[in-house]
Formats: sequence, structure tokens, C-alpha cells
Amino acid sequence: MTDDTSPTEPTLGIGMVGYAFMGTAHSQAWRNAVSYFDVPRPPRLTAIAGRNHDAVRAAGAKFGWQHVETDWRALIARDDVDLVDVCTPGDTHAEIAIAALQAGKHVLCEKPLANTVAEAEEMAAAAAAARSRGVRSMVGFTYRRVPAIGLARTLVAEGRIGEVRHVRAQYLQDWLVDPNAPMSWRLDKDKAGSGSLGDIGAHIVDLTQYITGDRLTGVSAMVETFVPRRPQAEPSAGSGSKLGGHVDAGRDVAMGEVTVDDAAVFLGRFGGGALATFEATRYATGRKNAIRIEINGSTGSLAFDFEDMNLLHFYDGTEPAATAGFRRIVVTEPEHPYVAAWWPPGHLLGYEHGFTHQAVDLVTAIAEGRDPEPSFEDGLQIQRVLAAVEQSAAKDSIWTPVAG
Ligand code: 4PW
Repeated sequence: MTDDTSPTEPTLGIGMVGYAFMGTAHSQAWRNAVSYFDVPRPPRLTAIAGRNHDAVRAAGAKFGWQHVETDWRALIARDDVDLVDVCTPGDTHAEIAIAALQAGKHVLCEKPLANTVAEAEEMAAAAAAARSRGVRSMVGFTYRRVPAIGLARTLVAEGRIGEVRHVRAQYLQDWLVDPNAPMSWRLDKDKAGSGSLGDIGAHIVDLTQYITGDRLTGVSAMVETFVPRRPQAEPSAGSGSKLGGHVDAGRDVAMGEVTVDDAAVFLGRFGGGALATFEATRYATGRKNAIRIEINGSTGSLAFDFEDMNLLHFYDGTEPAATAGFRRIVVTEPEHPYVAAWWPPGHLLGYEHGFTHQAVDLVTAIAEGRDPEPSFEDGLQIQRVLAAVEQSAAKDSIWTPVAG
């Protein structure tokens, strides 16, 4: 007997703009969502767009996209595209996302939402207008979808650590320690908006607000650019990765100016009274992708490190002192968020799973007629925190309220 395995339910045509690091991560997510989760509107990898025809064609073939476009406007105009996934550098987020929303397409936009507060405000306004027509939008703060982060949020909401007093957050990478790591769009303010602050600091702002259910009200900040000029060249063969790489010193290459922060450090205060410290850097030698969050409450504490992302450390201060201690929870039980769809307990998840969870959550919200989170309004609020950090740093760390 032969049979057809195509979905019987209506599918959701995805059009993705961009095919580099995030495009790769999102492609596997759109593909995997339907293999592991019961998604009410199975995503279809309809079309991928990029300016360089040969490169986007190669990426499309490799990742399983059905069609290729070299103009994102043509991608948005396609009748078979229902959702536009914006995986481009920040300077194009606003234009593409707003055009897509106005054309009636749902939008997933990579973080941070925009390069400026003004752009983020326009995007949030476009999202609000589209919402009234049933068009949904979401910003891609993917790490929210790590099961241990979901568990941390649940424990805080259930009162298991009591009143939150301290929030300690770091996002530590080291791919720029080498002064001969090349220039890239992430080091260009016109393209990226900011450096460590927006690229990785935005994640810990989102994660701490998500876990605590609270919002930052003000900050005092310092930012620094440690290496102001870098080789303007492709990384030498074999040294490159999706981030960083190395340009051989002997090569005769032009130098480019780094116009963003390399590191950002700031204090913050949450609305509920918690005191917070944040550190975002690409110069933490030896730390590769260490998103470290510790929350101390009146009756307990939580600690997480993405470099050991399947674990959540929980201290329950209500236990007898003689036996109390940080408990190491392996977050791979079917009771934990998202885990039931994957492997048996102890069979660990990785970086890419968060992107699949994000795709599933978004498609499910669209199919159920709900607004997904984080919304463009949430993205705007984070943009305002980033702006407050920059304003504070520019004025010798003066205390700066978060607008809005
Ligand atoms: O998590 C980070 C991302 O948000 C990654 O380490 C790199 O920086 C890639 O994009 C951002």
C-alpha cells in the first residue's frame, strides 16, 4: 500500500529573510517543530530570501527551503508566505517587519527588536495595528524557551523563593579576545545598533524580567570598547566559526573601526524592589556562552548557567538547616517545559532546541488566535532598558530611569 504523509491540516507558509547564524538556527527549528511536537498548523519552509543569489540558493538547498528570493519585498508579496521570519542584522528589522505586518503577514523578528527606541516604537505600533486584523508578531528572545529557564519562572511564580531581593545576571562570551578577530556587522553601530549590550545583554534583561515577572525601572551603567580597530577581512581558513575567527597578522589587510561597546556592566533596580547587577561581554576569556543567572529570594535561591543548560540549582531555605543546600535539578523530566516531546530523562537538550520551542509556541499561538510572547511591545520595553544603559554610561554612570 502506498500512502501520502503530507499534513492534512492547513499549513503555515514560512518566508525567512537571512541565512547566516540565526537563519541556520531558525531553519532547523521550522523543520524540527513538526517532527517532535503536535503543531496545529505545521510550518512549511516556503521561501528564503537573501541578496546574493548563489549564496541564498545554496543555503536554501542545504536547509530545505522550497523557493529562493533575492528581494525580501518579493518574499513578503508571495501568496504562499503566511509568516515572515526576520533573521537579518538589526538595521533592517524595522523596515522588513513593518512591511510584512502591513501586508498581513505574521512576523517573527530576531532580537533585539530594533537598533533604536524610535524604530522599536514604530514596530510596536505596526504590531498593534496588525493585531486588530488578527496578524501576530513576536520577538525572538529564544533563551526563554530553555526548559530550566521555564522551570525557574514557575518556581518564582509559585513563591518557592519568596520575595525576590537580588538578581545577578551575566552573559559571558570570549570570541573577541583575539585582537585579530575580524570586523563584522556585529561590531558596526549602523548595522547592529550596539555591541555586547544589544546582542547579548538584551537576552539577560529579557531572561531576568521573564523569570521574575518584574521589570527594570532604572539603571547605572558603564560600557567599554577594548579593541577599537580590527582587520577588515574574512577570517583565515580554518579559524572561523559563526562568531569570531582570526585574521593572520602577516596578511596585508585594511583595518576597520569598531563603533560599538565590547562590554556593558550595569546596576539595575526592579519595580518590586529587587537590586540587580548585569554584565555582558565578549571578552570573558574562557567563557563561551555562559548565561549565568542567580536570583536570591527571601526563602530560597535559583542559579542557572547556559554552559550547563540542562541544570537548574535550587536552594529551598525552608528546609531544615542541617540538610538544606543547593539542589541540582536535571531539567529533563516530562513534567518540565517542552521536554516531553523529546527524549527520556537524562537525555540532554542543547542550544538548538530553544529555537524549535520558539517556533512551536509561535505557530500554536497563531493557530489558536492568541498573541504570542514576547510581543513587540515587550521588545520595545527592552529597547528602552538598552537606551537607558547607553544614556547612563554616556553620563558617567548617572542613575537613569527606564522610559515608558
Ligand atoms: O546568543 C547569542 C545571540 O543572541 C549568540 O551567541 C550570538 O549572539 C548570535 O546572535 C547573538
